[in-house]
Amino acid sequence: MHDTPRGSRLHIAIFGRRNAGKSSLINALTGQEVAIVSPVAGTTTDPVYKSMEILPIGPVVLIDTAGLDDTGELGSLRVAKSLAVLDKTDLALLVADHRTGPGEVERGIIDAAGERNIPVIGVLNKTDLPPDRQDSGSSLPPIPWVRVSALTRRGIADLKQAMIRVAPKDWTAPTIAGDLVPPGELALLVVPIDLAAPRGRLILPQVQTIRDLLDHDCLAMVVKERELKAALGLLQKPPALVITDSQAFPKVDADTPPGVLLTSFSILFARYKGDLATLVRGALAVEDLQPGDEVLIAEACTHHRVADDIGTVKIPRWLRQAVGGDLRFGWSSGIELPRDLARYRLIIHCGACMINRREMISRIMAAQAAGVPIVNYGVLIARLHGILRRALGPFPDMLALLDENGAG
Ligand SMILES: Nc1nc2c(ncn2[C@@H]2O[C@H](COP(=O)(O)OP(=O)(O)OP(=O)(O)O)[C@@H](O)[C@H]2O)c(=O)[nH]1
Ligand code: SF4
Ligand SMILES: [Mg+2]
Repeated sequence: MHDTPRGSRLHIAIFGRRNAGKSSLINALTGQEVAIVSPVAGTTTDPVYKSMEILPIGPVVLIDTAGLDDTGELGSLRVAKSLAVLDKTDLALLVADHRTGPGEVERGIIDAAGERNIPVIGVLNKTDLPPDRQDSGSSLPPIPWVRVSALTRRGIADLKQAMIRVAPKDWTAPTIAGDLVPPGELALLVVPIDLAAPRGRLILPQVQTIRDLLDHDCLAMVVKERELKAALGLLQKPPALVITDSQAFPKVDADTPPGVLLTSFSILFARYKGDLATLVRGALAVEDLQPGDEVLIAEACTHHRVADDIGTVKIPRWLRQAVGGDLRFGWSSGIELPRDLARYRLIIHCGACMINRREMISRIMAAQAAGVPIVNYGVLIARLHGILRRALGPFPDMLALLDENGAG
């Protein structure tokens, strides 16, 4: 379970007022004492992320949050932090004491989740205690509700069933490459071993792609870019698909016969993690850039940078060449995009390997809300090297999008 990358786990956030039993519910769901529980209101003060396995749902990240009814300056800061968790949430559990039932606070979170298309399950907790009033629960907001006792664990199985029913269909994420290669056919993966490659291992997107191909009964062969030609020469028939690291794309493009479908890991992950069509439109927006425009380069984590880093050196250089003049670059890295997105004419996002699909989609939505085109490294590099059309060959609807935009 610890091998499952954080990015593809279902993220389940627990919301509710202070003392509703959010932390207790996490312990009940996991069958372990992982969250701190106490009768003091406001015990949980910051979002707490826990990667774990919930049987039978599978590997998830449970996010404990501070109470949504916290008051005062510090309290409202905590509430804001709890609400920000929605941007990383695939499924929300809204916990309310069954004796009081849901009120304004609960309706607020239901609405906020609704705006983001996040499914919410209402959890009426502490049902081991007698109800305060006869009619409690008579006017529940229209979401699924489950009655539980986090203390005695009664109703927890029902809650898990509701979670499986309501979890977003795509939470296990769409296929990476297995749908592009018929079973029994070969995908040839091109993996440069350069300075940027970690010592002694492959990087996560490469490993995930291989696993996805195996899950779909495809054959996978892995070569460095220098051996690609030799490998193709050894094969009795061409591979169904060649997948390359974006940085080796020009060489791999030249070495792969025109009839063979070719794409990049980044393009596969643009589809797997986000919305390929939006990112392709972002790549086409390079046409509209003028010298002097501001461009944001956004990385989702603070990975170790090597000297010739793709985001700090190569992409700015290529983009200046494409625009024919200087551009003003801004960089951001880490969990949040800057607030003032509207000043940028283009946002260039990293491959998003460490964040989940909903988080990447929420970043794409933030860019759209600010009216700024967004693209990722792989899609942009393919565009700048004039090979976007080839790299999108496996995706007919993307080729149609290029045609609509008159792009080559
Ligand atoms: N009787 C009963 N008590 C419960 C139940 N669930 C939680 N409690 C109690 O309610 C109190 C608050 O529980 P927590 O799990 O800490 O609640 P929380 O929502 O995380 O609270 P904060 O982190 O302070 O906002 C503790 O004393 C728990 O023992 C339940 O199902 N039945
Ligand atoms: S692609 Fe993005 S999320 Fe993945 S390591 Fe690089 S900066 Fe981090
Ligand atoms: Mg708590």
